[in-house]
Amino acid sequence: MTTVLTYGTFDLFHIGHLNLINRLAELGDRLVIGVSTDEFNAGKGKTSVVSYEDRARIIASIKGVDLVIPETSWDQKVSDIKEHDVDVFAIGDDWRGKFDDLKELCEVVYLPRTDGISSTEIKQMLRVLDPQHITEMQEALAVMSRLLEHYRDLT
Ligand code: C2G
Repeated sequence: MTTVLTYGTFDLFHIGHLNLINRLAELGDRLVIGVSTDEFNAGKGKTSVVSYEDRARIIASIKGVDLVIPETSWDQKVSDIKEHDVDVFAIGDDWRGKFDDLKELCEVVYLPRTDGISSTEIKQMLRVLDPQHITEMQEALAVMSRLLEHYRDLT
């Protein structure tokens, strides 16, 4: 029985998260995922759109995920590895090298990220669609067209 462990926020669940979870499931027979709590995210400087409870339920419902635990601290990895008898710690390669200290306890694997998608990019796209933002853009365009008219009259 090979147990795999990872951690993440998994906000605004997207295909990059699913690709990673599928890759994690291929590394062993049992997959444990630590989902960052809202309080822990605040410590990461992250404000997740989706609550911890909902993010944890989404992750728990994915085929191949056997257990979801809360991630409340950077320092819980060692005790989690021991408590859950973890053989492989794996995470996306944006973290490459950051968790090599865990190699004393288990195998450490950095998996390729999915390019072109992230919770941050999704939030940025949603912001552009925000009506207030569109009003601001329309006002800016109106000012720019008046300025162009003005310069055109001067030439
Ligand atoms: N990920 C990915 N491809 C993306 C986006 C994310 O493979 N396009 C991976 C990340 O590398 C990570 C996992 O999906 O392994 C979750 O990503 P985040 O929710 O951004 O989690 P993160 O903030 O990296 O938290 O203690 C570790 C931290 O809790 C990890």
